[in-house]
Amino acid sequence: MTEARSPTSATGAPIACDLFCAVIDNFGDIGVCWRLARQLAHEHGWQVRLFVDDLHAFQKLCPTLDTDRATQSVEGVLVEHWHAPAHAGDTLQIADVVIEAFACELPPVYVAAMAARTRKPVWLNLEYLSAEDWVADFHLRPSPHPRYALSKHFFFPGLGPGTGGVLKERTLDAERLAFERSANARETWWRNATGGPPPGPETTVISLFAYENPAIAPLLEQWRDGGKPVFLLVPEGRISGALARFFGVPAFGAGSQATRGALHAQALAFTEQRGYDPLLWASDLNFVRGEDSFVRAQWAARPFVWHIYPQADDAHLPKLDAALAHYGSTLPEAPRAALERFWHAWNGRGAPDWADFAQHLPACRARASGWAGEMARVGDLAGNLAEFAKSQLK
Ligand code: TRH
Repeated sequence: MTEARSPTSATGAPIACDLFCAVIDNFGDIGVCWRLARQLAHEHGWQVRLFVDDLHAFQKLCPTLDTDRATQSVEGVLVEHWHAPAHAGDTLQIADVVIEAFACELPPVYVAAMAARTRKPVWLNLEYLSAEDWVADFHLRPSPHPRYALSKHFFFPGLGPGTGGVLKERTLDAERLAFERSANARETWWRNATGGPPPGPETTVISLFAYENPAIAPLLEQWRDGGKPVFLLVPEGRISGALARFFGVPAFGAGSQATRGALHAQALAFTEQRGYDPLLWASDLNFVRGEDSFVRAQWAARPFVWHIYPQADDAHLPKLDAALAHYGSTLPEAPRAALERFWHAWNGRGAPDWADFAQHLPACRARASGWAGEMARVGDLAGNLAEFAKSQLK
């Protein structure tokens, strides 16, 4: 772990940061916050306190977390169980940088104490990721508090220039390259995850992390009936029921496996958060969802299919198309159109056609590493956020 102490200019002490996370559902809210908290602590030397209202969701990603403890230190981050909307830690200390994730509301007593501080904290609202163009216009816009002499800035993650970027640890590319270059590392991963060796090069390895999705049944049929072997790796979760129905078994939990025709499927245990990346690196194609796994698939530099988090009134569809526009921008017309058809079908618009999409996987693969390079030019979100906060603290 690299410890890079980053002092505030005023006191010489490390920057103290409070990060508030309310878990709405699933794992993305805490997934993003936990990753950001660790990066700020390990890569920027900040003293980070992470307030989380749902320790059970958190524990799925971080099994060493004790769900019974009100306060605990995990990997250099102080974790506070945010057990009531008004709760703000037992001793009310206000950090130099305060981040409210995804517009969760800060405890009123905390905001009042922020306003009372002589040196006002830098207050950021970390928004959800969107690839839409308007994001760059709103990124870092200030919003004055209606009652206090405080201003909050909106920090918008994004895929393009002028946005806050997305999270990427400094060591991520090196870890991926080491995995890809080491037959031993891959063999060990396969043995640990599946109990068997990696399949041969003729097999297409696919990871499947998705919400419930009606398009899965026709896709499983196409993989079963296709000419090429498919090895499907399915972390247990919301799509597992569909696999169980397809294979005619009561459940498809971790350790389950089944073969029909050219399709072999194996269910995996949900891993600690760092354990998810090697699954992406071990696969030829990754189905991902929500926000954090969507980002990880892009850093994995392999073709991926995004199951976007569905919103009321189909508000998610322009976001899906905005991501496609970025990712597909330099793809030749035929693979770009096939990618769009397949992503749309996976998100409820049209029927999935595996043969149509599969023929363009080599082009998508070639695009994937170029795209990861383009994204990297925007800079890592934690670094961008730290730089902005420090400029405000001066
Ligand atoms: O779980 P998600 O669907 O999360 C969300 C939430 O629904 C949230 O409310 C919504 O607003 C947001 O998406 C857009 O998908 P996501 O974001 O990919 O988060 C999953 C996390 O789980 C991610 O950090 C990776 C991690 N993970 C593991 O740690 N181990 C695993 O085995 C797997 C499959 C995932």
